[in-house]
Amino acid sequence: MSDRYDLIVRNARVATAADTFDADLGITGGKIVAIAQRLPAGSADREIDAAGRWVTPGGVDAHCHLDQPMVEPMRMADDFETGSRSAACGGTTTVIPFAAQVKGHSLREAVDDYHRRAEGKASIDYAFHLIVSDPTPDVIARELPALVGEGYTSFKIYMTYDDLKLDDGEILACLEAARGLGAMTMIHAENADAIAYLTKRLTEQGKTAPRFHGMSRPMPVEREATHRAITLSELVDVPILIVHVSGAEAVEQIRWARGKGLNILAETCPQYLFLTQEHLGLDGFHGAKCVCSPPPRDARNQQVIWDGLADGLFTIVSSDHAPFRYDDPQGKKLGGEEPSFEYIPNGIPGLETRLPLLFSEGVLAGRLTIQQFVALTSTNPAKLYGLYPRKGTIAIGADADLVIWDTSKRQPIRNEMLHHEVDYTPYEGIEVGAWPATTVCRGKVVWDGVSFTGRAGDGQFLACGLPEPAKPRVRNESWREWVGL
Ligand code: DUC
Ligand code: ZN
Ligand code: ZN
Repeated sequence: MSDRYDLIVRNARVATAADTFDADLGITGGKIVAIAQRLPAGSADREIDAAGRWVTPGGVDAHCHLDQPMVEPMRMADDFETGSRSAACGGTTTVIPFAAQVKGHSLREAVDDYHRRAEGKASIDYAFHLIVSDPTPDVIARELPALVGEGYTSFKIYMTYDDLKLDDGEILACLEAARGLGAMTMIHAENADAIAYLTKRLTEQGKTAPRFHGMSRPMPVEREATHRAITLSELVDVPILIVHVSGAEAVEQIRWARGKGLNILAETCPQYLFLTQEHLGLDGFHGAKCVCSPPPRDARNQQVIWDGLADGLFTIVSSDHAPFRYDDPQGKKLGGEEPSFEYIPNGIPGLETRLPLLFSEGVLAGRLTIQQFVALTSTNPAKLYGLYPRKGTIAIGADADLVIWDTSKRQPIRNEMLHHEVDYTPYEGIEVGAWPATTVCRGKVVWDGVSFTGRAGDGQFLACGLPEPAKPRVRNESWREWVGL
């Protein structure tokens, strides 16, 4: 044990995904180097007393969108500087946004461009997922293997959105590549043709207000695509992660798949726990503030999501932070209008509120244990994307990424408390009983409970390892031998 530390966090009530214990944490060179009942007085340059407070690993937000290039005039409100600042103030110390391929262009161009956007701006650590929108033979055979080897080990594919969606054949090609490389495929599961059909019917009847967004993407649209994604994954025999699962019928498909022994992982987000279709129907155009896809459902579906968090169906909780300003011609009021729901940019801000909402209504309300909270928001995403044990835990040798929690008061969330560049939060007025008092990223205090104290450029790029390999299943279908899968 080293004699001197850069920082000691004293009297911590530490929670990891496995345990809770009381300890002093000694930090040197950005790493946790000592965990002891009592570290000597005067042995650190700086001390923080966490007496009576939970200390958890810094959050890993493994699904967020920052400064992602958009079709004009749409523009994301947060870049790496403002997004990472907001994340830090909400207890998140690692983000994994998306380097998105543009059809007709290479993945490499997307990655290079995204590094330029992050460089010198991020105040917390970051890795990249890829978005594959054009899986040409070159992308499959050459680009993906090279990029996975360089630490971009996960990619998202879409079953909807005209500029991103893949057909089933293209999805199968991507899954086969993921299988060969050991990469993780994230799937946005909504049926594009069904959405187009329902949207046309609604708009032809003049039903264009934000609340009709929900009716253009009802639960069966997500259920069908979820089932199809599961089936394609089963055929190729490769794990997938179904992202932003919104409600019961998608959960049923995933439970069914798990029951068959398939390796289907699932992610959900706070919007499916705290928002409903009623938020899309807020007065005037305000429902646009909650337009995201899949859309928020209802109280019964929220309960199913809570149940899935408690019983282990879900592996991770991410924000899907996709920041568009409300009163802005580049945001929800696209082109200075109040557009039909089909043109409202999809996405809501959530980087800073993800952990407080889940700590408050999950842990403090008794729905989740604190170990489950840590697993869902930090340890599991770190494991899934090959960042563990550097990230996602409190252990000797891990990065000193910590959140010290203030659970002494309840307060309503107000947008003016937050540090993003968005002019609203969909969670305005929701009371929470937990907020980070201090966030530490690699040994540096980046949020002190009052101010952001981090520095743009201090965040490091993280090359991801491969996720833990899936356990082999017993497969006795004879067709597999014939097709060589
Ligand atoms: N849906 C997505 O698929 N991505 C960004 C935001 C959203 O609502
Ligand atoms: Zn998505
Ligand atoms: Zn997303």
